[in-house]
Amino acid sequence: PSGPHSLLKIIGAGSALGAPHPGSAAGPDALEASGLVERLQGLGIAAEWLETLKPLAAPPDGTDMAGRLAANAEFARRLADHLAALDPGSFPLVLGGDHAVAVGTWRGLARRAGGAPGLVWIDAHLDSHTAGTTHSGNIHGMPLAALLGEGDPALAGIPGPRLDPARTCIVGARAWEPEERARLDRLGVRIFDMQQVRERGLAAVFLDALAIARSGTGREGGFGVSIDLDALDPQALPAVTCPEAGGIDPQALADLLLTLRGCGDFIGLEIVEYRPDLDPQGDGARWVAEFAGAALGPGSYRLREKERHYGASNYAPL
Ligand code: Z70
Ligand code: MN
Ligand code: MN
Ligand code: MN
Repeated sequence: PSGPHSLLKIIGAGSALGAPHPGSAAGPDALEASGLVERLQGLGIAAEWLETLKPLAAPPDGTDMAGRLAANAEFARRLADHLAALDPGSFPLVLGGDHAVAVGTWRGLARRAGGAPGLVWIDAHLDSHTAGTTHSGNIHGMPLAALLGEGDPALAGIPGPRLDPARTCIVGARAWEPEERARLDRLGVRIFDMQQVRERGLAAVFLDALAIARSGTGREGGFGVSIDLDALDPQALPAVTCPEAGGIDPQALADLLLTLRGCGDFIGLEIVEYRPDLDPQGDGARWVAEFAGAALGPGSYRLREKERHYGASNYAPL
């Protein structure tokens, strides 16, 4: 069931302009071909693949930092405009692409929500470099800094509210460079690294992270979740560009994402860094469906509210 009454709108962000390998650009098309929409429909979710955005041109030379910032910013700006204009009766699921697309996702959804959302950033990395501190030169190491308003105005100035550091947190980090860590510490962004996940358990950490993202007074923006698939353990989910040993158990994450079904202030889900060229058996694609289905399946408060309001007949009754 898809069409005008679909409640879950999937937007592909098919850019690898921020990554050192082009493979993630094919992520959305591969996920669509894997039967993701049908899997979600099988859970009773009225899901529809709305569109997939692609870069306008080939990536600039690896040494041309200004050109790469501009190319990533152009893509993010377009993605943000699409998301800000999404019809109010739908819930967005953005599928990357590399994590640089997040600049567009969260600026666009902040505009749509009328304020900066809290954000849970699930990632092996901190993604909080700027062009001035990056070691690798890769823009997918910079989106969280840009969303917080730091760094080159090309990226940091995509239209929309900046994230509030006090309602931003990272879960699963285990690989970072000192400059990005110092930036987040200065801003007061809470980091739940893998050592804390191991010591306290993912459940305790995840619920703390949710509380941070949902806290505070300026809550008109609600909160969102951005999942970089490299947060998961590469033994279970190797289909990413930058695998880091010792990550989160994907089933444990899927179980905790069920919590999101009860959150009326949940405004958007993003899943990035999927590499179909490293996923010959489709295991990674199945995990993407698991995560989306866990967060948005039957009982999902947001989809139920939309159904009440819009009378979508194709949403399975609870
Ligand atoms: C490293 C860098 C990174 C995503 C890898 C890695 C960054 N800190 N980000 N995968 N999404 O290149 O800056
Ligand atoms: Mn990332
Ligand atoms: Mn990462
Ligand atoms: Mn380095």
